[in-house]
Amino acid sequence: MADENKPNPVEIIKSESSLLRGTIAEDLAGDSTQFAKPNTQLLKFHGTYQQDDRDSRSKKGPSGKSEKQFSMMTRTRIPGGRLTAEQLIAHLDLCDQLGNATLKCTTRQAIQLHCILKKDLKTAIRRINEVQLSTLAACGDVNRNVMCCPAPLADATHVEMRRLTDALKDHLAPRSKAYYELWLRDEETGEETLVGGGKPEEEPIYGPTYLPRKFKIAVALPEDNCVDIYTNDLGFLAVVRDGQVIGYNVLVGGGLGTTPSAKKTFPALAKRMAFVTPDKACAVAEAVVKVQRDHGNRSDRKTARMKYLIADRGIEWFRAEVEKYYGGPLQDCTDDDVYGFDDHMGWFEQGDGLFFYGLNVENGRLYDSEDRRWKSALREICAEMNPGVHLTAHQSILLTNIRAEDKQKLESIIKKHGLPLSEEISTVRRWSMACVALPTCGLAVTESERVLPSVMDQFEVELSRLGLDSEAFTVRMTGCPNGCARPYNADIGLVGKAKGKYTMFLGGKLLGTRLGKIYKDMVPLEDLVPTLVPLFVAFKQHRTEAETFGDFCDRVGNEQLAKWSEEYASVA
Ligand code: SRM
Ligand code: SF4
Repeated sequence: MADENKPNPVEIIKSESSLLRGTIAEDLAGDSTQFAKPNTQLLKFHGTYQQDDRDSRSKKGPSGKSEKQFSMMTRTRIPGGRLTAEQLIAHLDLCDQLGNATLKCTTRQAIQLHCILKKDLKTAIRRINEVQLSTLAACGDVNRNVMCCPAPLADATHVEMRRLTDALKDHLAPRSKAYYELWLRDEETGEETLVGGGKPEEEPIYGPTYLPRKFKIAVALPEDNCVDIYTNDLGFLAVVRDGQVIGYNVLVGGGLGTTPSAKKTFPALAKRMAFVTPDKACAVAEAVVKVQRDHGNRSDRKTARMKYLIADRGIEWFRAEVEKYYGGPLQDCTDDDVYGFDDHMGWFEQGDGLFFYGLNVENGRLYDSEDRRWKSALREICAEMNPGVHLTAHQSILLTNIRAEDKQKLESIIKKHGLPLSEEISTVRRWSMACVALPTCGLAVTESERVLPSVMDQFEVELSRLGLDSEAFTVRMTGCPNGCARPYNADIGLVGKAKGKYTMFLGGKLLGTRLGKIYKDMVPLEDLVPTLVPLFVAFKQHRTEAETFGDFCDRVGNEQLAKWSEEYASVA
């Protein structure tokens, strides 16, 4: 067990790093294909993870021994997922020129480049900044990408939510100049040629050791929780009256990561704390961040997220502390809460005479294969129509600002490149998500993104046989218990536990407001769908009207599900 008074090793690295510099510059100047270990912790704040190809770990290198093939993942921070066509093209170019020829649209509306060699990292980061984007604070113990509904709607509510998203991103950005020095400074003149420069350096919000752990914020609407607000450390749920946002209900302490061997860890949905008017939202966010900064656990990283602080000290204590840092009392939450969820797939009017199209990207992976050419389709759409490109929290893409006369053309480009229109995708596949997992994720214990498509094939066959193919429910898979595809509040969560084996969680809610419970542990990959089929039969027979699969599982409970699983095994 960690000594409660002793800072964990990452705290020491941060405190000795001189505001995120460490010896990254020295490493960049050297020939090694990897960074020194302490620097790999600091690189996360710069938006980069050092990884190695898990597929080739067992292969022997020239020395006769197995050698890790190191490369870097960079994550571009994209507040509210809003990109221009030019910014998307820059990332497509980068993945082709310096990466593994794929892009990953993430579950938090960001983009990841994979397999960048250390020698190319600076070029990649500079080029991302050249198109006015950044990787700074995409990862690390700071506020990360702020999520917000990506629908490009012109109404006052969405405009205000986008304003708050950008304001939070700016307000909570690290102030250290290390990022500019390391990645953007012109080497010949020593000048910062792109951005930043000149200002005195301090971290007024974070201090020299930043936060005890990662910190995540989302902004959502009661009728559309497409960003899964309750899984964030801090959530702002818009309170709307007469079409105007009069304020936000502030939710605190959500987070999903668990470590099964560490008994004190658990997934948690955020708790409702207070109501704040739009003009005070950044100040309240800062106060919340400072409470976590000063009281979060800095000895044990496994229990350092803010959810553990709130579980330990209670929401009343937490709110009182926030009020101290904020400098005054906060109002109570209004009754407004989440009641809807829209994945924004298909055609919609924007409210300004233009349209957007939600394009479902299976597990967020953009690639070109012989029969499916995601990159080529997007390049052609960008060249022909110059749309906005908004990333959803469901790993998909909204193509925005499309004129009525171009709708047909957009669909034909999608089809020409072998891609299905969102309307042609089965409901179960459309609502599914998988995290990256193997071969790049260093924490994966088993497959996720590479196997979910074939699990979906099986789901499609069985659900259509049972006449349940139009039921909307979420199936989310991860390659370990960290929960990157948010499996714990899905109707069906499949969480990698060991090689080829998954813990099955049932009873979460499509709306994101309830956690599922473990139904079965260590289910082999090939048994996942067969385990569920008798439960689908039971669902068909015993559901109440309009009840979702998650609601049904939650209502009847595991014991009854297990009984029905036997009873309906032969029918299934
Ligand atoms: Fe995650 C760690 C990928 C969303 C909880 N996550 C990782 C790392 C960086 C592995 C590592 O630490 O070495 C993964 C990189 C894999 C790779 O090869 O790219 C990784 N996480 C992802 C992404 C790319 C999954 C995806 O397929 O989309 C998502 C990137 C989001 C982004 O753009 O910022 C991603 N991760 C999430 C989410 C979902 C969310 O935030 O909405 C969660 C659950 C919510 C939460 O934070 O609790 C999540 N990731 C974790 C955790 C567990 C944290 C914890 O509190 O215990 C880890 C491990 C850690 O931090 O130690 C982790
Ligand atoms: Fe990796 Fe686990 Fe996150 Fe999947 S859930 S990306 S396996 S850390």
